[in-house]
Amino acid sequence: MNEIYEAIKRSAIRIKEAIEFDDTGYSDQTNSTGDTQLKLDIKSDLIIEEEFAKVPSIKEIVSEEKEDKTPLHANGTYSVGYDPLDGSSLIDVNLSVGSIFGIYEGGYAGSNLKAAVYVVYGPRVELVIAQEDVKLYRLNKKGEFVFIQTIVLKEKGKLNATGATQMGWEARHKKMIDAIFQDGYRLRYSGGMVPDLHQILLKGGGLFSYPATTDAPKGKLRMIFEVFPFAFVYEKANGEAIDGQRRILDLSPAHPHDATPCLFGSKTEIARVKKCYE
Ligand code: FDP
Repeated sequence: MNEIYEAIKRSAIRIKEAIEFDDTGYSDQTNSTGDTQLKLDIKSDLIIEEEFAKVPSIKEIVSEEKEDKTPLHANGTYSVGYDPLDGSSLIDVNLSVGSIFGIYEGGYAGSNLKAAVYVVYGPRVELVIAQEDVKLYRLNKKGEFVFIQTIVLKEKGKLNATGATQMGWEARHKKMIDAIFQDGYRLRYSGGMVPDLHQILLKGGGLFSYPATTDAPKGKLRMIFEVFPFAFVYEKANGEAIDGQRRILDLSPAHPHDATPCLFGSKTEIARVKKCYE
């Protein structure tokens, strides 16, 4: 597992440099979800593939930017699902973006996740590794990721990050979100999943939701690359992640790019969601 973490660190340093200095414009290609890819999406994907190709324990990779799985080392143990540059539509306005990795053993089901890692490219570069617990590291001047702290969510938080277009929300979701705001929770939503979930983790708790909508009944966020890794992080940090009723890590996608509605939070907020969604 350590050699995978080291490959992610090398990738993160290279992607940070690309974000800072490369062309932030669009390419003429689309990914399998139909999004037009930024040149940076493509470059970040290539960087990660190159670094993972050096790691013998990785059997296979699957990226949000590619339609199919890519075999790497036949005798490898792990399969890595990753989103090389999540939230890349925020690059042109210079907001934080991230990379997300799920490390699976034996297929891309939530229950097969062995570890999850994400990188936040903000004013500083931070890396979070969830295995037995959740550890935060920060990139220093020498190009090393230095341990900062273990992340543990409180039982109840104060932040509410509400994704997806409100006019498409189900009535029960709107009712729940309205009630949470009535109780004094503050809105914190940048539109980048990585910094939005990172903020809730570091500020002690709250709720992030990307629900089903009338035009996207399965939501927008993809299980293998985005939702499972963060569900793993939240559970290991004393929080929970559900799709409304079911535990996220009990789900399995039928296709690599399948999405699911998702709600991540500390225990009090998730208990509240379950009650409202009954
Ligand atoms: P983006 O499309 O910019 O890559 O992964 C998709 C994502 O960003 C998430 O990072 C983010 O939480 C979500 O989409 C934002 O979607 P909305 O604009 O619908 O809120």
